Amino acid sequence: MRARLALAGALALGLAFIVPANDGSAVAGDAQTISRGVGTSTADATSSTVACSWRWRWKKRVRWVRRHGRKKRVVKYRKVKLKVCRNVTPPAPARLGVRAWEFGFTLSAKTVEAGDTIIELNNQGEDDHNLHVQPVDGGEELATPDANPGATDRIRLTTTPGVYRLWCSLPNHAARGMDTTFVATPGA
Ligand SMILES: [Cu+2]
Repeated sequence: MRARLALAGALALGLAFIVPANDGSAVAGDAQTISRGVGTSTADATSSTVACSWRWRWKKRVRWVRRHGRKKRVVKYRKVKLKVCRNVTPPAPARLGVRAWEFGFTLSAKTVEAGDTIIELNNQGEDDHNLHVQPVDGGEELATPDANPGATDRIRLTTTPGVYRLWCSLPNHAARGMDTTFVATPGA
């Protein structure tokens, strides 16, 4: 009886010794995996942006343990959190061409996908013209300087879904027809 208790104690001690050693080394391995993943992704992130997310993976770990003079194969599975990063090329900005003439604007489109947008004024008239842009329900007003005949200029902005007004601010130009709208539509 006493011998059996001693044996059980030795077994418990042996397990207590094996388990923390196993866990400790596995944690060190995980930390290495994670730092390596981050290192490669930041090195690639020169032109495009990097999108990272966390994923759970099962990691198999095989150990040989000597127990009672015999080698025993111990297989353990651990859930490991890994950072997975991908390079993301930003989408090209939406473009809207605006031709100016006396007196009006001709748009390349009546709608653009909301988001990063480039509006290009092309003065094909005989007078100077400019281009102002503002959401019809209020918001920031942006404008080009006055453009000479034949000149082009750009406004780059981030649009949100809604109606935008385009007009020329030179005296009477808007009243004479240089006043129109376009619609920024929700993206895909
Ligand atoms: Cu004008």
